[in-house]
Amino acid sequence: MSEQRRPLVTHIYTADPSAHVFDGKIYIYPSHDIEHTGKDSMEGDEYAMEDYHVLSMDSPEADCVDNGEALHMRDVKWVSKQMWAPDLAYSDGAYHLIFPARDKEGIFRIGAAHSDSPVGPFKADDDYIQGTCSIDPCVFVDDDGKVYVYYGGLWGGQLEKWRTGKFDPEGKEPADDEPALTPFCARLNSGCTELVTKPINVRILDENGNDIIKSDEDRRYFEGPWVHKYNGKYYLSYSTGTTHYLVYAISDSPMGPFTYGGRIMEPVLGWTTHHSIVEYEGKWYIFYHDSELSGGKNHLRNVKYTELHYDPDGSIVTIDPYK
Ligand code: FUB
Repeated sequence: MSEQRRPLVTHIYTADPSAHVFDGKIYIYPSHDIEHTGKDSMEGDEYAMEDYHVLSMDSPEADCVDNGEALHMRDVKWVSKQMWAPDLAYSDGAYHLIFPARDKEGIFRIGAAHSDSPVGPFKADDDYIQGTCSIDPCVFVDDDGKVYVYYGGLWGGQLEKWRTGKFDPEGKEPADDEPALTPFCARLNSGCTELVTKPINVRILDENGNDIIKSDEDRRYFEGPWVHKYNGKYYLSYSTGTTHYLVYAISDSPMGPFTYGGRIMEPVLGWTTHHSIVEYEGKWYIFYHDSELSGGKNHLRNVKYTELHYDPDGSIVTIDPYK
């Protein structure tokens, strides 16, 4: 594979790439960033996305193709605005696009849309998946066919507003010395229409078996979970938000607890970091974004990829995105 590290497409802005391989082809499910004339805010108003396009590549060396609009918010009954970072699962013979957006009350929820084709078009369910909240769903289908969804993001993503189990508009992050918030995890049914277990917050532990605390901003969870399996271990990777790293933690179980393993990528140009990890013909790749194409505008990003390497002990070799 050529070391691309340049925008995969340049005719639209794309971010938050979730990459998957189906029938020898790479499919990328990104957010579709658009211009926004309002003010930036802590709630992420500038991330005003309205639809999804599916990108694909016949192989890592091939050009990246935009397969056009796969789902627009006008066709999703429960959505009011902001269709953020999606993922896709193949399960039960169909392709399921799992995506977050604000509902009619302005609360982020996670919905599903389905297709016979990996590039859509996708038909959305009438309502969001009951029991879900927040943003950044990652759907992991284990070798036994069980489907897991991980989700949650701080600040704009509202994760801190769900600490009591109900939406609290005044909800805050924990104190500095308390365990940091972590993503929710639940099992989905094979048709990806409903949760079949109660969501739990996965635990992310340090080297001494203690929960990573809120003030440990180099390692604590912020948003953008991704789960992949390597040599029988489950890797949960995520963004640290305020410190702009992509990091990972490892477990023997898909629901954790996960133990912090290290840093995957140093900060990119732009505030957000969001990625996915996928295997293609025995090599591993990380898809991620930065804001190169827009000259550094945080909300106008572009998807890139590069190869990912493991050390013999299973640790991931840290990537400097600009070297
Ligand atoms: O794209 C909107 C938000 O920015 C995503 O949900 C986060 O992960 C961050 O990339």
